[in-house]
Amino acid sequence: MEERPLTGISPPGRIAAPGEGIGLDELALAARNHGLPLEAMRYEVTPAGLHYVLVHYDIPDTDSSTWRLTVRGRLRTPLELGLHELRALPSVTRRVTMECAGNGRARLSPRPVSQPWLVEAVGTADWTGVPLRAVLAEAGVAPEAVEAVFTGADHGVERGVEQHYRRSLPLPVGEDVLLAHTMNGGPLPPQHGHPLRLVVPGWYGMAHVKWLCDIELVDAPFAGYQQATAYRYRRHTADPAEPEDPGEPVTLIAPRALLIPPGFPDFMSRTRVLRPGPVRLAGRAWSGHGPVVRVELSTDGGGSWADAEVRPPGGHPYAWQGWHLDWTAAPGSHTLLVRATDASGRTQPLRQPWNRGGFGNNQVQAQAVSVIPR
Ligand SMILES: Nc1nc2c(c(=O)[nH]1)N[C@H]1C(S)=C(S)[C@@H](COP(=O)(O)O)O[C@H]1N2
Ligand SMILES: [Mo]
Repeated sequence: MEERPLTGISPPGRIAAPGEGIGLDELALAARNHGLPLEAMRYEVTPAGLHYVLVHYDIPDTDSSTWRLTVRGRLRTPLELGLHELRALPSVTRRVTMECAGNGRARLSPRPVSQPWLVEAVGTADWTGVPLRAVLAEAGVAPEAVEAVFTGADHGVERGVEQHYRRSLPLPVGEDVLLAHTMNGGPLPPQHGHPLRLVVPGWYGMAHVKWLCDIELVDAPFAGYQQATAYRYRRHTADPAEPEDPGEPVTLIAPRALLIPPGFPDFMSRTRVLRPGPVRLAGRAWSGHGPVVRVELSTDGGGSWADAEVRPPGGHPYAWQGWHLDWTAAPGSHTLLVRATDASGRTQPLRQPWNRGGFGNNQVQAQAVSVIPR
């Protein structure tokens, strides 16, 4: 089904007023879409139930026994594949860290009103599936095809546009792009795209289309809602006097390091409580632009920085890397900051330049720690 206007239902995109708190609309989204409890970064591979979840509309009612993937458009042989047929094709497994492009949005000021992530919209899974390239080779891509458009079975309305969730990738697709039917060795859970999803290693979450039911090869760049309207770095504000900024598309994940929260938490403030003495600070760091080559920590709110030991990516070029640094905690209040730099030289800013959708905010994480007397 094509996208079509549906007026009078969707509120327009909105920027929160200065000082405006998180609203019930944002809370409703936050209660459906959950983040990774940061202590779960202790697991190299995130247990499926702890992986972050982001669903624009509803989790659709899907049945793997009747599921069909259609492959059509600018190609030689249209295909229709069931799950049995896909599972019978040669599969590969890739360990992939996935992060929502909106991670960090709730920290922006002024705040774009949407899913209000702090820093926790991330997870790492072992995805098993058929390389997309193999299926496209089977179908025979026509010379005039420039993009593949991926459609999810979920349906909704967003900013006045009724639509299936739909995104495209330029051709040729990378060899690591998967049609994944297995997550961490088991069937995909409903919320993660059961029975089939796209996995695009290194890209922000929006590219990894869940409940994948159709692939169409097209001869012009896809201009659908999730491509041309949403998921762009736009600088303009809600001010109607300002000209519309078409922005740049959101693609690869910017570098980020996060701390596995040390000590134990205060229930409401989430401040970490530690006893004085040696403590191993550890966490994960990742980037879609190449391996993380440096993680720095500041235990004095950014006054001075020390290099952590970073584990090399090994056989998993798209998975987060562990890091650690030993610290001697002295009594008092401290702010811990952590910052990753990747092989491309990209790093994390101390202050984030603002964009309209609140995407790619990889401002350094600040963790308040209270070291209590022994
Ligand atoms: N069909 C469909 N695919 C989708 C989405 C969606 O709402 N519908 N959300 C996207 C977004 S914005 C993200 S961040 C990831 C989240 O994947 P996860 O819930 O498995 O972590 O899925 C992407 N794929
Ligand atoms: Mo996302």
